[in-house]
Amino acid sequence: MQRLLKQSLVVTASLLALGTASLASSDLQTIMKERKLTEKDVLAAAKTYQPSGRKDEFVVFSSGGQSGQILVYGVPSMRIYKYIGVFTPEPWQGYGFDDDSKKVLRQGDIRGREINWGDTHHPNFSEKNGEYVGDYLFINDKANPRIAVVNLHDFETTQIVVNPIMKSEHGGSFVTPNTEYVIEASQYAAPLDHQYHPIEEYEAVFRGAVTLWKFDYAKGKIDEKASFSLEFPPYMQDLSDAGKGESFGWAFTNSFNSEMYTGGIEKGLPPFEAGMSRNDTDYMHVYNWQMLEKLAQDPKNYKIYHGHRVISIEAAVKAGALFLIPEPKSPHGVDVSPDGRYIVVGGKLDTHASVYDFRKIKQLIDKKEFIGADPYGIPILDMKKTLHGQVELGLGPLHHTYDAQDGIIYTSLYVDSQIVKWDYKNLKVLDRVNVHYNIGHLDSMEGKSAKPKGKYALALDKLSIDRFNPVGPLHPQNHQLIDIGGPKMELIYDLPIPLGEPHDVISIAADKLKPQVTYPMGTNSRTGKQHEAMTLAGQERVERKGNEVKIYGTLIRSHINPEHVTVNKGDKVTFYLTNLERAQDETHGFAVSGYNVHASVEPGKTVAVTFTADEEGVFPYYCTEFCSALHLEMMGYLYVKDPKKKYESVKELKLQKMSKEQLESEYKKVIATNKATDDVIQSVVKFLKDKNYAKYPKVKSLVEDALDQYGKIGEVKAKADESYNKGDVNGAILWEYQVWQYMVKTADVGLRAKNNLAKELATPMKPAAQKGEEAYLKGGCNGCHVIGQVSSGPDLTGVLSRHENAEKWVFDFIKNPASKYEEDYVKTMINYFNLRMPNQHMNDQEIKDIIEYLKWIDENAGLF
Ligand code: K7E
Ligand code: CUA
Repeated sequence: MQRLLKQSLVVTASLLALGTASLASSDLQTIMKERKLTEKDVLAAAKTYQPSGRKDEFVVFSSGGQSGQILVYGVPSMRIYKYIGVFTPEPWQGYGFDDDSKKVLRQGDIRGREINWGDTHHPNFSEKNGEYVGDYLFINDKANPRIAVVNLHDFETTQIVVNPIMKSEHGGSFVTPNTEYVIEASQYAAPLDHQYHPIEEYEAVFRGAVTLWKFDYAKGKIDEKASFSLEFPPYMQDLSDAGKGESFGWAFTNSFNSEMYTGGIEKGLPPFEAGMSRNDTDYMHVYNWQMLEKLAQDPKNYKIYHGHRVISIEAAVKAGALFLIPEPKSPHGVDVSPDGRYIVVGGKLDTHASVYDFRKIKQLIDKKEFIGADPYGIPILDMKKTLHGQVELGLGPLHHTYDAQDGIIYTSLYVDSQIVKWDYKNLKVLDRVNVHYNIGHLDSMEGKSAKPKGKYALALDKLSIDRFNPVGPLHPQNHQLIDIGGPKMELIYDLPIPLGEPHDVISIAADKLKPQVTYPMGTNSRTGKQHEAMTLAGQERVERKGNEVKIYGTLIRSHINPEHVTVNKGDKVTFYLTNLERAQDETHGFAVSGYNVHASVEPGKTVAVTFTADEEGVFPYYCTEFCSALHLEMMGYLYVKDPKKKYESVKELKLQKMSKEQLESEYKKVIATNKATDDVIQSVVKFLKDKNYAKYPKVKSLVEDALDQYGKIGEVKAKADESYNKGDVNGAILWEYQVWQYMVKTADVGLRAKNNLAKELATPMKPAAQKGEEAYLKGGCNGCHVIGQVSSGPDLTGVLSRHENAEKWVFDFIKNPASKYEEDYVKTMINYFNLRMPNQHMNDQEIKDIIEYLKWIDENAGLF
């Protein structure tokens, strides 16, 4: 394979060498001209491009909007790594197609109805002291009020909780500084009793609320029983944020319908949008969750709705746990500063951002100084007396994110399509950058935590208009990367988002994420515990009880055990599958034709898929991940027969069979192949041992995996010999082929180990040698010369010691090969390979570099 690849590269390289224009394409200036790139473009590319194998500094989790999923991508490269299935089935991960993940997805059913999508808006990490911890991620569903928990140790969704009282939400999922609670605030007010009420009862019965979901960190689960809510007036609550630092214990929620306008366009009344934006101000809700936590212990403070405690407005007001502050009309984002002192609110319909000072808020609360109360009796604080100040930013300020530098904040302007950088302490605008159309949220690295990292910002543009190749009337969204490291913000990258409207993203330093690479054997990834049906090698079996059939199977390169399963029509069939691999990235998939089941079985995982075999016939099942060279052969058959039917067996077709002599000769052939393959393996093993492979952890784990495969040979070989001794040559041949399969797998991983080790051991290449290798590859030399091997030309290892005055000899020969065609040595070579060394028209410098490269090869001769 590698050889083939190399050769096709050589062909391409030589073709390129024919056209001089293309040859020059490796020159930066020429490429810039050809691709019409400015110096600024090239700089932007240099800031974002990651050479193959290089990893990103930050990892971003983006809501997937209407897709109900989460996207994961890297910064600064903007490469997409994963979609995580959350509220929506996701077949690659088997999410919603295997039993264990279905259980999670079905936790999200609402009042008995299956819900298979979500409108995800705000992802948030678990926190300690307000700083991000890469253990868990929470995300909300605006359409069907729910919160999901994603475990960042394997990037899988492990829990969905349904809000028991809301019909709509938006202010989730915001996390308190030590992940005590996940905050979920409602959006469109509705009756909490889930009964019918006409709109005339809006003020009396319709309510908003905030739910405080208690998070059990050790279990990684929301504890529904320990969670509670606080009733809010029907003001249409919006985004929320938890206080931290000096505002610890408090939380803040915006709203946009303090008018309590109820619309009625169909009755000739002005629509919602007009009536809801009539007042100059709406209300920010300020509440103390530590006090509420105590109130929730005493039944006189709450009412039970659907088994859930809802603290009344009255009880919260009485305890001094709930207040309102006017804020500019129809605001959107509310974001607490890293130190917790300031709360910044975006005006949306106002051109200002308002900076509230928590110290001032707290003083007024302590002095009980209010300007009145709303119709529900909630005390109102004076807006002017709580403000630190307001800054005119532009049209449509929406969301905010903080910088690593103290006092610096970035705000998105929806209407102006800009990001504004400003100083919220000194109330000064510092810089602005145009983004593409209609930015919603924005995020700087860890910018909503107590320790923002700065460096980059992301603009989440709602429209991409003409930015990308057209893909139909539904356009992708556009995430733009902005370099905020210097005094001027610079836009450096556009990433089309092909999956719903991702309202918000959250970013984390990559080294804070420590996901596992494989699972402990037999793990149920959705519970984190050992799966009750874990099956180890040798324990494979089929159990039947009445019309329930349970198959306990295993997966390993490259077979599914068992390979034949027969059931009766109507049986309930469950396949339990354990992936016995221990090697990184050796995932197997499992699908059965026509039964709508699929599982992704990563190394160590156990999953179950259940279906009713209601259709008679023969159904292939197979592995859906290209896991090894024999992946296509990783299959089996499910036979479904009707127990009421009598099946007549079809007459056997008489095909010509192999003669005894033919069988014997095939047997000998496979024995010889196995011997030759084993020799290769032994030489690799010797190389690895001689070079002390065990000192290099990465190499060591590869070697262990290879030896695992090799260890399986003994048993199979014994079966082959036993068959042969019984006179079953055909059986012996098949078992020998299985021996060969294990050898191939051993060699596959063994060679990977060898290459890895060689890389560890090789002496570093000097720049000249590096250039030499480049010239060597570009010139297509590797088409005939494979280092370490004789191929269509001689091996170049040692060429510098094969000739007298070798450097000069090699130089002259490359410069003008024809001058040496008559030399005895060269003549012999030409005859042997039936090829002449061609003139590659290298310049003197290139030839000198190639000689440096050949020297490096000789230094490392033992490694090829
Ligand atoms: Cu502004 Cu749901 Cu936070 Cu959309 S949200 S932008
Ligand atoms: Cu396992 Cu393909």
